[in-house]
Amino acid sequence: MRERQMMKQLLLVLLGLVVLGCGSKDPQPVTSPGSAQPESTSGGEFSDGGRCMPDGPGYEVSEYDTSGDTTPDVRKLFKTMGEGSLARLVLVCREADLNGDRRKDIVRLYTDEGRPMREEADRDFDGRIDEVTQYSNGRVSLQEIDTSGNGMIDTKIFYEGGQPVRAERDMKSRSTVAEWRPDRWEYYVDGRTVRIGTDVNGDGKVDRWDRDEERLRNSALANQRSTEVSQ
Ligand SMILES: [Ca+2]
Ligand SMILES: [Ca+2]
Ligand SMILES: [Ca+2]
Ligand SMILES: [Ca+2]
Repeated sequence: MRERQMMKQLLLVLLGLVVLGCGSKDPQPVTSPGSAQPESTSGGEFSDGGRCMPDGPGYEVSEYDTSGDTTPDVRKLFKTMGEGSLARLVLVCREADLNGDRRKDIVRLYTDEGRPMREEADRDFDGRIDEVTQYSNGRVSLQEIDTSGNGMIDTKIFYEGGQPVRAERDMKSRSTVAEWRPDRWEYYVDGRTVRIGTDVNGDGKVDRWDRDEERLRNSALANQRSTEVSQ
């Protein structure tokens, strides 16, 4: 019985890895429920958990020490775009060690035009990605966050024009790899939470609408850290 349960758990973990299509060992990927398409990554890895790595000719890697301990904590990967006199280097990947433990905690991937495309961050430094940010036309379009630190996304914040407009949250951790099951819906106007809907009986539909001050203060938006990366 117990063995069967363990097998089931192992299977779920493996499924999660397949869904993310991610081969890198460290940092561990976070599981994004309901995401059927494999996510692309920059591939490969450094001994510091880094992923900004050349995957062909025409790349250039630069490392910087911004903390003053003589160990580089920021790595940038540039790609040569264009040819001849039009050739130029474009930033395609940037990663940083934010807490000085020599392991990279945040990586941002850029389009060939040098605009932000995707960012993955390990905000609590446990070696596992807990925040994935997606960009559209250079602006944040979606953030998926594992606020509970259990390896499964439980909060999705949707942006329009770079501004958060609503969020879906799985407060009861019911989501699986195959299915995103939110039970709370939050709506934002001008950076403020204006309305929260809660599914109380678990049927996936809102049963209660709140404009209660205390609940609004505990919204995903209120708890959200800055989406900007320090350069
Ligand atoms: Ca680190
Ligand atoms: Ca983490
Ligand atoms: Ca979680
Ligand atoms: Ca309901």
